[in-house]
Amino acid sequence: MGGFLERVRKGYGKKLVSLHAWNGWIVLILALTGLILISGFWRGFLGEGRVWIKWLHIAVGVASILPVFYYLLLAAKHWRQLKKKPWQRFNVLVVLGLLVGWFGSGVLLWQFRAVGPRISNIALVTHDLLTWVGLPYIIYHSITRLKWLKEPNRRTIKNTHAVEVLHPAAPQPVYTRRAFIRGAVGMGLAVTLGPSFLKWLGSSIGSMGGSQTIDKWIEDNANVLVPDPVPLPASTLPLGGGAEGHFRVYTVTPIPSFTNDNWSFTIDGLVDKPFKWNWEQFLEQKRLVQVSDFHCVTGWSVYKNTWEGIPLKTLLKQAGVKAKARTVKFYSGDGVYTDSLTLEQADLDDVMVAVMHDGKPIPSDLGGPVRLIVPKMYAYKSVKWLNRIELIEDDHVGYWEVRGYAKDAWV
Ligand SMILES: Nc1nc2c(c(=O)[nH]1)N[C@H]1C(S)=C(S)[C@@H](COP(=O)(O)O)O[C@H]1N2
Ligand SMILES: [Mo]
Repeated sequence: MGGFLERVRKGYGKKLVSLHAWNGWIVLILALTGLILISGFWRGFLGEGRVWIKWLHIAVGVASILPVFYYLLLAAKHWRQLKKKPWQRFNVLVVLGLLVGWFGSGVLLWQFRAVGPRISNIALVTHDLLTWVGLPYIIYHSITRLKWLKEPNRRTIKNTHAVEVLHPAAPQPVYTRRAFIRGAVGMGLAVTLGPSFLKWLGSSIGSMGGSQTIDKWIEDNANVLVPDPVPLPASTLPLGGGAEGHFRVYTVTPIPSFTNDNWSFTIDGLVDKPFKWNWEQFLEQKRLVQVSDFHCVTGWSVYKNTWEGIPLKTLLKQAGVKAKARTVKFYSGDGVYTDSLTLEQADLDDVMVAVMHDGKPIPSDLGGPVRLIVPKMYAYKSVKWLNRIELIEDDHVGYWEVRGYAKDAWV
């Protein structure tokens, strides 16, 4: 070990420089892939590519702890060197804190199944908070240091003797070029992703301060379907006392909107009595109320949702499933998204074709007028803008399952 440390410390200055460069690239890759992953715009656009980007983000994220360990071997000396530079010491602590925090919360998100929704939820909020504090900090850091390069007397890393011993006369082309590229890319990043970053920032801040966001979606509901469904007493309370947590609007298409003229609800395929209802006919059906939790694989959950709607099993009974049928296939009115359940899964009591959430019509952003709810499974099964159910004989692989999500969606 002693020999190893000695070797590590030998080219100390040069190592610190390349460590810094490596770390810069890692943070840049994580920032780009991370922003793509949370941006709604890229969600529909990338499709399968999104899953690859997710794996890249995870792999680079896991690797990001290596420079931290390596730095710790050099830390004592570096720390001494920064004795009279409290701001730079502060900077080192901030960067280490960010990297360790991102790493820890990232590992929990990656292992969402093992740790369960409660912990994933905390990890996601932490990961996001660190991002909206850390990313502006790091972009600022890159830009200011880029300016410092033009004033060589302000460069600290230069002061490390080893570099000067190794490259006595020449400036450090490695550091200069890399820092320049990183700074330029950083600025490009700020300009191109800035708007979606700010928008996301706004919504994260909004989602931390009470439940205004869902009211905003209700206010902005693009659907015009008359009459409004009249909530059952259990819904009006609402039974669950009001949902806890916040939905993130996920969609792979532009948000569709519906009116009485273009909305209908169909059950067909391998059934005895296929039907197609308009809105009024849909509202005539007997509804039930249930309270359940809603979990997304990306780490967020909404607890105690009071959903009102028609249990799927009731609809299937009404249509009369033929003996040959094995799979229930769900179609979204967005024309793109589908998913499926086996007949056995579809028989669970809490699988619901929902029209109301906490006593109010489901707004268009959240999949209204009618969406599927499968509480015991991750929410990619909960097809938004549901307008057709088809009974089929074959298996059907859903939208995200084609793109790499687990076929087994049990929470
Ligand atoms: N039509 C459609 N349904 C969908 C999706 C989608 O992109 N399109 N995303 C799924 C995923 S991954 C989740 S987590 C939930 C999100 O529901 P929300 O947007 O109401 O929060 O919807 C599911 N149903
Ligand atoms: Mo999801």
